[in-house]
Amino acid sequence: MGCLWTTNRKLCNKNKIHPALVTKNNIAHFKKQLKSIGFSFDWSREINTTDPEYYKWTQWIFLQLYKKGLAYKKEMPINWCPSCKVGLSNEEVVGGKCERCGEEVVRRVKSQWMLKITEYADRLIEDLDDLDFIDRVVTQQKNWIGRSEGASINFSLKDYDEKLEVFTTRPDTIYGATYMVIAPEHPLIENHADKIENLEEINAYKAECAKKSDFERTELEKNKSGVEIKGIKAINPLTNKEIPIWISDYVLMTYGTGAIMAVPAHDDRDYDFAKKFGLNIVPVIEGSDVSEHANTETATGKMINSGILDGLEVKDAIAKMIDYLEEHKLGDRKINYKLRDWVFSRQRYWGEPIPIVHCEKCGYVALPEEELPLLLPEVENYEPTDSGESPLAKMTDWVNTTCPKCGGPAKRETDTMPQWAGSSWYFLRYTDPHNDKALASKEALEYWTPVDWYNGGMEHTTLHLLYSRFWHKFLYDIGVVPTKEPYQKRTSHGMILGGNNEKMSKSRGNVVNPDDIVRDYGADTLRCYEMFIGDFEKPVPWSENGVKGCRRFLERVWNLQEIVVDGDEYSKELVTEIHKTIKKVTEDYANLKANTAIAQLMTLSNEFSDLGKITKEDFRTFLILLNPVAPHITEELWEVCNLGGVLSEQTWPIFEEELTIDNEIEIPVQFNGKVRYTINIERDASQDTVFEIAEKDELFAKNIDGKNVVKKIYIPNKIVNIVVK
Ligand code: ANZ
Ligand code: ZN
Repeated sequence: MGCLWTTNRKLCNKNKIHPALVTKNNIAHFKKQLKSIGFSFDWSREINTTDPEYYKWTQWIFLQLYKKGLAYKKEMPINWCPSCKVGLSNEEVVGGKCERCGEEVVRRVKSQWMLKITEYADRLIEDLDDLDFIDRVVTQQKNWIGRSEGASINFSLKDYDEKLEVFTTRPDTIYGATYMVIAPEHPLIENHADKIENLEEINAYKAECAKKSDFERTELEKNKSGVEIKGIKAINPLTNKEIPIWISDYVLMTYGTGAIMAVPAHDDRDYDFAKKFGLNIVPVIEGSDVSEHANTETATGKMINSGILDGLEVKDAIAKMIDYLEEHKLGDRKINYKLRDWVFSRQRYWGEPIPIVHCEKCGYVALPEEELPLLLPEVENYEPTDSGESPLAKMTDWVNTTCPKCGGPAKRETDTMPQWAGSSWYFLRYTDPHNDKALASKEALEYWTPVDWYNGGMEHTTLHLLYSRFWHKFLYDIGVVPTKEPYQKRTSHGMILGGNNEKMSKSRGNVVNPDDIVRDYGADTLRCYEMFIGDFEKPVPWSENGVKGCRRFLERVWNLQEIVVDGDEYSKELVTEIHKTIKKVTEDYANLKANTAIAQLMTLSNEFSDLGKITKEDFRTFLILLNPVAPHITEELWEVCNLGGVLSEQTWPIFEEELTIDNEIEIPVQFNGKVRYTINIERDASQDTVFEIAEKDELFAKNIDGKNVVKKIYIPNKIVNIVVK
């Protein structure tokens, strides 16, 4: 389900309709759509994340995070979308572009509320082991968190009593570190401006880099650029050699320490850079070429040119070097994460106000919990501003308040929360949607959580899933929820693409509106098609012909009412096929294979037509099995055929394993080892009966051909062999 805070943020910008109204209209439309398609939701549990009764608890959770030191405000270079005019979290930037509008993201320094999700990094990885998540979801979570084991190493600066700290996953390669690189934003430049001989050149380079996003700098830029810092040198602590320090944008300030030891013989990026600028390349692993981001798990080989490490395997060399570094106070074992703290502020009107005030004397002060919800004020102008200030900042009446601590003048926080805030815990609210004492009662949470099975799109794996696991773990830590994970099982559906095999989007003109399909073909056809269209996990293109095929199938089902006759037992001819169908459909539904379940129901409906006459019991079972796919027409057929009661209240049919096995089987008859013909027998028929059937066949006499039968062999249910001489 879409998130209510974001429902058409773009739309309200364009059409200048108040976001509250847009949201209300969207909910109404969305609900109508869901109902028309026949989803059975418990609407008494409907919740709305933009409703103050709901967001009171979102704000309450924020306050708990704040009280535990997990929410803090900081000047941060953030991702800024110039089109949405809003800051974005790393998770909201996809391929260097705004996840929402596709605009190129730029960097801006802003003071932001941050959530310390990094404090949960290890648990967010480790706890995946006990869950029933599909592999690609697990992999994405792990990659996003990006845990790297390695070391921090201090290189000293020549002639100064100062260190340059790097993070490396390959401390074993230190003898091959022939130069160092720092990120353009690294403080070394400012701190040593007076000693740098080519400061102008360096500042010009920095200015150039500032225009590029991290993504451009690391992923797109194939051609390495950089400038050597003249006037400062570093010392490799193992070779004791003087090495140059460069500034280059392939090193990011936001990862590790923003500085690296470059090992061009064994790291691709360093290699390209060294080749371009004519820097020393010293191999330190025998026979090992430059391997891309050579990492600890895959690198192998024997160390060479490496002093105390010579002759060791990479793995052992890493361990030995870390010990050595620690012993000589040159560095430490270190774990690094790609995961950054979560940028939690947004400079927009439509979002939960952050319940914090800023007092000149007391600093940031949390609003007392009794004052929640802190309502979003009514405004006329809710559009984002070009300056990047929240539109709330202009509402001085609202902004100016008193400090809850000292009673002095204070200002409210004008940033609001991101759309992910409310959606990080909504599944908890479903358990007890109207509770006004707590976000949900203990009893309800005990009974309902964790969510048994959560299905969601892959695009949410690094956003909603990660965020909600983090919040849930936090709520577990403070004793609010009874489980440490929110969802036991997580699956993900493939995307339905446009007919041209591309992602559906307005700009591509390949969007299919479900309302149109319901209008033209009916809700059951839409459901049947979506379930029949292909493998649940894989992307599939939309096909109008496929829709028509499903419509025809349902029409054939509709017409079956004409051949229904009385009878409370299955038609004799169909017993096996019906039991087989119950088995297959039951198992397929459970395994998210509705497509093959529907195929089986199509086969059975064809058998019904071929037979030309079916009992009420045949039809009952068939309709119950088809009901999840086509609830409307199956219920209608149930009624017009007088099958008794209401379909949706029937119990699921049961199959008997032995009845799913075909009773009549075909087996070959051999003469002297050669198959001459086949016969049909009852499964498990006696040997005498089988020989009788085999001998009755006219081909028997023909194959004896006047000779003598010396032996008759029967392998039950498999083969008859006649030996003649
Ligand atoms: C020396 C070395 C030798 C490295 C070698 C790799 C291979 P992951 O696995 O992604 O954590 N690095 C460290 N900080 C960086 C930064 N701020 N920007 C760009 N690169 C950075 O990668 C860790 C490796 O990435 C580190 O190990 C460092 O290069 C580089 F054969 O150090 B390595
Ligand atoms: Zn105060």
